[in-house]
Amino acid sequence: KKQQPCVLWFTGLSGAGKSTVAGALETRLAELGFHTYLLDGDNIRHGLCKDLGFSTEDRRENIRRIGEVAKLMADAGLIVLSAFISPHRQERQLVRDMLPSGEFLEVFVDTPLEECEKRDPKGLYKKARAGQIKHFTGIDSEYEKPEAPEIHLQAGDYTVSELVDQCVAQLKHNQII
Ligand code: GGZ
Repeated sequence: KKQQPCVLWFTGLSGAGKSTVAGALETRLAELGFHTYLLDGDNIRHGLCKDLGFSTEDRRENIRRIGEVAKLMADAGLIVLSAFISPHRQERQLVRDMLPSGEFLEVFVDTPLEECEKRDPKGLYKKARAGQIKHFTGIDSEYEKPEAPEIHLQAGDYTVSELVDQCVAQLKHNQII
């Protein structure tokens, strides 16, 4: 099936639903016959970036490497989905600038901190509040919201399947699929 390569760059807080929505979108795209690859913490932070932590410099290097990998995969013709907090505008812009215009689509998974903290699937917010994890995004490390994301998901207000529908609609609108 005909597709335009692109990088769908999911950004948002820990627990916002980035991996969940990106994973569900990947499944939907595969069912429709498109070629995709999902980059997330499981296959990157345990491998290519396992030497990196969560300081500002390490997060910057994490995002830079992921951007380079995503670019290679887009060169190979794939629709690449990446799901990392990527808290800084500057780094997201760096990745945007690596790619031909129109190939970088920023997807803001906009779930309020309150809601992420309530979900707390891994108990990390609780630990961060207790001071057991330092530099935790949203608690004692900043998250800079995207100013003009190509896709803005009000992730707390819809089901995963509805959020996937919104992404698919935008991909059609942008003539990616
Ligand atoms: C934020 C942290 C931290 C700190 C560990 N701050 O909910 P999770 O567990 O699975 O997602 C978070 C993940 C963030 O890694 P990223 O590579 O996406 O971050 S970045 O883009 O900023 O480089 C969380 C866990 O790692 N985690 N410590 N201090 N999240």
